[in-house]
Amino acid sequence: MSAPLVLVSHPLCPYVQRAAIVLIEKGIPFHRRDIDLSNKPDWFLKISPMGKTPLLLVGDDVIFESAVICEYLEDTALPRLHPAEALRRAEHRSWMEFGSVVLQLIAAFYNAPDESTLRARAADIRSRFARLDEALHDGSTYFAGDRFSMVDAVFGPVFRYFDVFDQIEDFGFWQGLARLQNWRSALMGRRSVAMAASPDYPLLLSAFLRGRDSAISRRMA
Ligand SMILES: N[C@@H](CCC(=O)N[C@@H](CS)C(=O)NCC(=O)O)C(=O)O
Repeated sequence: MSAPLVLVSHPLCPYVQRAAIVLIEKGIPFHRRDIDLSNKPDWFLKISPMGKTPLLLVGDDVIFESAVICEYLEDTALPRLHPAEALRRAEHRSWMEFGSVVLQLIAAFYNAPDESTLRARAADIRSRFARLDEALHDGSTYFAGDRFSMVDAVFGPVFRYFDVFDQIEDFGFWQGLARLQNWRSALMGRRSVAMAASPDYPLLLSAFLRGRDSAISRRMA
């Protein structure tokens, strides 16, 4: 891979972070180009069919959609982050999709307009977390044992939100889910996951949440 890679980014975007984690895990040099998603520049709109971050620029080529970016990186650079066996690989892709659903539930949670909706959406997240906990194995460091995988790259950015949510209140996301908590700690300690977001991410996320005009923003006021 000789072309210089550019990751078109937004500092709070979890989909950008998953692509960044994969780039870092594979030791691929890249640089980020942050854009303001509330005021998308013309050059971005021209090359981004969905108008969303991330984009990966590979020379003159543009790859959009984070899962596709991750698969492209998997096809072109080692170490492999997917299992070698087709059925296991399919299983991992399924759980990556599950991670995207959890990200949508997180957005629904922080945008909940009132207390009862907030509670209901916290319960939705909690039930997905319980399901995820069942998919983990005792003693595993990462999703599928001791080797970091693509599923780990997806859930690092998911769990990062909760560093801030947990400071606002104990919404009961984690209670009784020991495997999930261990996995979360392992991911947050992983270098690639730490490097995928800037050190001021908690401050940026807090400011973003405060500005939502939602049940969460009123809690933080
Ligand atoms: N399915 C997309 C989702 C990307 C996405 O939702 N990006 C958000 C930022 S985290 C975005 O660009 N939103 C701007 C918009 O929708 O206008 C992916 O996996 O890349």
